[in-house]
Amino acid sequence: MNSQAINHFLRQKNVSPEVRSLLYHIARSVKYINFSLRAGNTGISGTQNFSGESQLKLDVLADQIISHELENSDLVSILASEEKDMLEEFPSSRAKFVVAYDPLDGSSLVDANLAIGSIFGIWSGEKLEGKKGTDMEAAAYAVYGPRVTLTVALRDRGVHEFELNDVGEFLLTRENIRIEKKSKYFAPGNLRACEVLPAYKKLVDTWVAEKRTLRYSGGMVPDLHHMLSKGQGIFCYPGCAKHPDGKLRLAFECAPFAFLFTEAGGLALDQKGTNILKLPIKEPHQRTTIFIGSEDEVKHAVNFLKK
Ligand code: P6P
Repeated sequence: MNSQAINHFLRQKNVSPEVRSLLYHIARSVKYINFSLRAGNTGISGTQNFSGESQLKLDVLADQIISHELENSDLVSILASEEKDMLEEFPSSRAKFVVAYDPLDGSSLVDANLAIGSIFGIWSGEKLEGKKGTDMEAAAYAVYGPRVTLTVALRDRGVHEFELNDVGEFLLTRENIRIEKKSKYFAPGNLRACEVLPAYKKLVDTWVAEKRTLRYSGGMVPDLHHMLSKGQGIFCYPGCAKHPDGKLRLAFECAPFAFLFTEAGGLALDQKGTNILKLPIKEPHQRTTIFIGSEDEVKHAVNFLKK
C-alpha cells in the first residue's frame, strides 16, 4: 500500500475541509506531545485534576499543547479536557465543533516506560451536554510507543491508522481496520471488581481455562490499540466498590473508543448492556463501565455478568 499523507487521504475520503483541518491540528498536537514525552520531565506537577488524580507535568503540558492547537484552528466552540474542571468556550470561532479529549491517558505508566496515548472525540455543534457517541463526526487516538501512531475513525468512512515518520509526516499504514466477531485475546481490567462481582472472576477463569491470550498493560489506549491491531479482543472495565459506575470517562475515553470500534465492526456496551454510543453526556466527567471489542465476545461477557 502506498503510504499517503493524512491530509491527502482524508481529502480522498471526501472528509469536510473543517474536519480535515481539525484532524490536522490534532496530528500537530500529537507530534508536539511525542517530542515532549521523549524530552520532558516525568515528574509530578503538584496539582490534581477534577477526578482528584495527581497530574504529571506532562499531563499539564499535553493539555496545553492540544488546547492551544485546537484554539488556533478557529474551528472549536467548546473544548472539554479530562485534565480541566471547566469547559473552554470559544464563541467567536468561525466553525462550530465540540472536541472532548484525554490529553495523556495512562500517564502514570510513563515512569515505567510503557506506551500511553491521547484520545479525541469530535462533534458538530456548540455544546457538549446531551451529545452521544452516535452524534460524533470523527474520533481519534494516538499511541506514544516504540512507534507513534494516530488512528482515525471517520463517520461511515472507516478506521485508518497513520504512523509518524522521521520527518514529522503521518503516513497511512493501515486502511479500513476491521474487528472480527470472536477473539482469542482478553484484557480484563479492574479485577478488584471480582470482590463485588463473583461472576467477573468466573468469566476471567473461563477465558483462562479456554487458554485464551491475556493482553493487558494498564493503559487503555495501547490495550485497545492492540485489539484494533490484531483485529480482535475484548477489554473490560466493570464497576467495583470504589467505582460502582466504572472509572473510565464517557466523554473523554469511552464514547470516542465506542465510535472507533463500532466503525470497525466491533461493539461497546456498559455493564447493564446499553450501547455506549447511546449514553448521553450529562456532565463532562461522568464515568461509565465498559466492555468493548469483538461483538460476540462483548455480548457474551455482559450477558454472563447479568446471570
Ligand atoms: P486501573 C489509566 O489510568 C486508565 O485511565 C486507563 O488508561 C486504564 O485502562 C485504567 O485507567 C486502568 O485502571 O484501575 O487498572 O489502574
